[in-house]
Amino acid sequence: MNMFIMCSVKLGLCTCILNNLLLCIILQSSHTSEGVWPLPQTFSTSMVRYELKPQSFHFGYRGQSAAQRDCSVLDAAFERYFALIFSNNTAGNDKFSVDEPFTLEINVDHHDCESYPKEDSSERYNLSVSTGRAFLNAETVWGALRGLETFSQLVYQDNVGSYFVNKTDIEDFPQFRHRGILLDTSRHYLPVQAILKTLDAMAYSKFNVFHWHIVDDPSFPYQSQTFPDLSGKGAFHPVTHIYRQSDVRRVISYARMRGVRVLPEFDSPGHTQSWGKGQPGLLTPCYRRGVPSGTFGPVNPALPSTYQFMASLFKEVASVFPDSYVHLGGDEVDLSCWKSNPSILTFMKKMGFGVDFPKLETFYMEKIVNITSALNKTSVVWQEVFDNNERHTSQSVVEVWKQGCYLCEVRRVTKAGLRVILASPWYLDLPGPTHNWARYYTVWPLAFKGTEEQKKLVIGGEVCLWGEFVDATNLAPRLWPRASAAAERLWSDEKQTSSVKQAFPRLQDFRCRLLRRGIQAEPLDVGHCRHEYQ
Ligand code: CP6
Repeated sequence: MNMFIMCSVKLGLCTCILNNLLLCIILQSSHTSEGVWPLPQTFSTSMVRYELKPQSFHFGYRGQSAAQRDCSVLDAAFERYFALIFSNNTAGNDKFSVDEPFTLEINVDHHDCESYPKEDSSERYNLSVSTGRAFLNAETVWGALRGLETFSQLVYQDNVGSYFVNKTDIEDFPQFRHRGILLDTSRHYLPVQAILKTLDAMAYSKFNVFHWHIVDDPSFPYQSQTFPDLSGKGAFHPVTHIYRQSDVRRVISYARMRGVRVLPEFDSPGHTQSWGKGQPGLLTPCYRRGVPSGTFGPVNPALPSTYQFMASLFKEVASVFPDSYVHLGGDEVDLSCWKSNPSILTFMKKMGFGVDFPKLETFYMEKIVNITSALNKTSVVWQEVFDNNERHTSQSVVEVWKQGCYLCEVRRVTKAGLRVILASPWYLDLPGPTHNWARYYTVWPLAFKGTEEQKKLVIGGEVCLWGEFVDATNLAPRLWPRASAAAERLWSDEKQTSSVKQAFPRLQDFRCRLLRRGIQAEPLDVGHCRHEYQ
């Protein structure tokens, strides 16, 4: 007899398929779905458990799978996850025992092993763990990666160090398809290793976009092939504090292997002080009492040479970064320098802008958006670009970052028919009071008045780690595990994950897992981990 029982023990949400009343004591034990972060969409598990031994555990491809051996993404993932699952192997191999083999067999529908994850890539997977094997089905290799992560989180060790996985069925997919982390490598240079380690940790929380705010006012570390002086003169150091083409390729390839897109941001016309050092004539000279003051403002929007330069730069960027998105910035433009410059004022008059300087900003951004769309890229812009002129943002994705009523802004942007990425609630760069992970958890991106069509335009969110007070020394603890709170909001079903109280012990467990995996995640509150960070 099959019985279907809704159970609400601890998690209050699992649907347990009860085949055998005696065997199924549901979720009372701590070793089941509490171990999976972010929470899968549907999850059923039982107390039936299977022992895994490193010497008799294998990953494999099913016969009908489109991807087979030599699928670069999955072969490499098998190695990583084997090491993660059996990292603390203290039990020792008993040479005299005959081990039951256990295989995790993968089936993917598309052979996308050599491609890059894309904005519309499916990340859906089904995972079914039963006697002697587990089946992992996915449409794409990117979905398979998410399933491998989940499987690795299902495995636990008992008191004597043996490995177990419980009988489990999972159907899972993300709530939002854009789940990003912004790192700022201009305020402080981040060594490539620190970026790669962040990409590892991102995969553990199922983030899928690395928004690389690569340049800004203080420094220009991107080494351009076309304009080598930009980093030669604009980086903190022209040799040690730059990202070479080989570094950038390494980051993109490392991210791809983890199902993470790299979204580069070349922010202009503001936030470009460092660009001016290697590209004379690009920035607007500011005036005081009718004469040049020696300081410079935003990019000069009145010169044709500006757009020739930008077209060359973005042509390079479009070929170096494979993602179909490129972030154009457009935030926080200081208008006072433009206002002071006589040739800008002449240009304003000629264009019929009067004294409406946001019109000039819009004029500039439109030109840059057109340059990038001619290169077949979708542009992402910060919210000011939309705020200045709704009609002229028609092809861009708008990133909402300002504090205050951010859902009001989400509503306005989606009402205009544009896609939105939400960043306002997830600024992690400042150290917060204890327990503020809950602030990042209790965010409801769709809680605005709008149609179904509008809600679909909210493609996701990003955690922002601005770099003023962050370098490689404090990057990991600033991000983790607080970014993971946002990760669950963006992946999981909001009704199943609305309780801070229920999330807390799960997030504490997940934080311990991050420590075991070598990520210096900060503590959430009083407590301990079985394996403390060494
Ligand atoms: N740098 C850039 C920043 C910020 C923005 N753009 C920023 C502004 C205010 C806060 C945090 C970050 N540091 N280029 C705005 C998108 Cl509170």
